Amino acid sequence: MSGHLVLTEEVADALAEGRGVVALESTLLAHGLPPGRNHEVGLRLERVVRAAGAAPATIAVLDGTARIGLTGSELERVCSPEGRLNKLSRRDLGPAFALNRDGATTVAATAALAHQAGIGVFATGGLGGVHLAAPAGAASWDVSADLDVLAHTPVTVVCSGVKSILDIGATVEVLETRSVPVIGFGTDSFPGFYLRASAYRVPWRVDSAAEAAAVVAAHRDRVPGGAGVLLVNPVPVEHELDRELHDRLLREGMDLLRERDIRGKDVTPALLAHFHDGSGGASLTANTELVADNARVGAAVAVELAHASR
Ligand code: PSU
Ligand code: MN
Repeated sequence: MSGHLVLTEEVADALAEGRGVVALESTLLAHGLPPGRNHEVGLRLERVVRAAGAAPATIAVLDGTARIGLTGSELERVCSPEGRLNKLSRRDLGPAFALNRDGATTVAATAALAHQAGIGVFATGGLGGVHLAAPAGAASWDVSADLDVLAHTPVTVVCSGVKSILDIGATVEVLETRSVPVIGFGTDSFPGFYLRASAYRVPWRVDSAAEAAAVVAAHRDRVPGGAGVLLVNPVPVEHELDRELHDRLLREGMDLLRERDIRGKDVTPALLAHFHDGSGGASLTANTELVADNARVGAAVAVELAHASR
């Protein structure tokens, strides 16, 4: 127990000993991947982090308590369709705690809780961003809290950019306005989740975990402001989605949202499900492989940071 947070022994020991720890989010499991597959992925991410020499801290809220690291049965509960977990952004944490609810944490909520627990690196799939508006060109006002939390929370988020279901250009602009450093990991392009590249460039690039850790440490220790860092790592090349298939699914998905009047926090899960249903498994493979690679990179960066501070 650390304040109101419950840490697994593995995470508590790693933090106490100054070893690398990587936070992992639960919304991508409970709301982003289908049941069955999500549990496999959750276990795999934890294995990938351990194999790189760091401790995995999958974060969720169970029985009104923030869990920093999950036991085997807790991970099962998060992934079970019967669990029907709420999708919790940072603003939902107070109500979930007070009302003893279960919930899966988004990037915003996971980053906030990771920071509270003393964890500086967090790996996920895609960041939330600015949603596309209908009609095109209008402001949608659906801007993910992920962006706001990154602007105020000194955590490094490793992800594969944002999905092209979002307005990538607007998302990149908001990150600049909020002074969040965006660092390409072996890339000059801001990745588009299922696709390795978007039409937008990253302002900075690093080519190793050591370089990434040096940037994180300089930003953390020598730059005032308390913003996080966004380290973007494109989907492994062999698992990138075919662009034509991607563009068709995107068009259909946007039509579906309009037809069914899907809004707010239901938008991202609905679009992800449409991609998974319509791509014959290709989007699931891309999604799985990119998160696993981000966990690997996050762990390598966490280990470098831990060594540097010894
Ligand atoms: N990107 C994905 N899969 C996901 C999410 C993002 O590829 O499951 C989740 C993350 O938890 C992210 C959240 O924080 O969706 C963003 O939701 P919203 O757009 O409602 O802020
Ligand atoms: Mn939203």
